Amino acid sequence: MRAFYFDNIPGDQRLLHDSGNPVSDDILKSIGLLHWHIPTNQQNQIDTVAKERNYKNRDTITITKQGLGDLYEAKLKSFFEEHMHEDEEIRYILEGSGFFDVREHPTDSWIRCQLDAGDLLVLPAGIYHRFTLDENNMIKALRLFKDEPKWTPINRGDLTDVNPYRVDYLKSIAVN
Ligand code: KMT
Ligand code: NI
Repeated sequence: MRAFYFDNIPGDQRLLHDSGNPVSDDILKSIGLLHWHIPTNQQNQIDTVAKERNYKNRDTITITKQGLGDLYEAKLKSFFEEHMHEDEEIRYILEGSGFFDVREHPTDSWIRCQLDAGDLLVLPAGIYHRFTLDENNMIKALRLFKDEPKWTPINRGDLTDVNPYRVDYLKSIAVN
């Protein structure tokens, strides 16, 4: 996984938008992001991580025009609205590629995470983020979750800023 600051230049969200400024692992860690690379022919290692982190369930999502049918445009639009969840968002990329943009704290800068097959990303509950396909227009990912999937996106706004999961997230990344 490669991470860099988003260039904030208006235009097609599927383009790279690389500002030329890379983001270090320490910065990713400081906002609670976890990531691993597990080659797709070694998926038993996914089971190990899932066991360690208590991810009991999983399913597969394929984001293509074919895979999503009539929902395609609406789904892509909602994935790219800035939002948070009340649980971790865990994605293992099986095929294709895409971008997860996450908000740095406290700068509020967008960090673009470029994911390819074999990348495993854990976004903590409460982090503001968004997702887009890239120009390949195809991603197939494993979604892991603890119990019930809590994937309802909660879009950013004044009320979301005081959501208990958001408040807990900010506490969890605060430097003591
Ligand atoms: C989400 O919740 O934003 C997503 O599931 C994005 C697509 S998963 C590659
Ligand atoms: Ni999300």
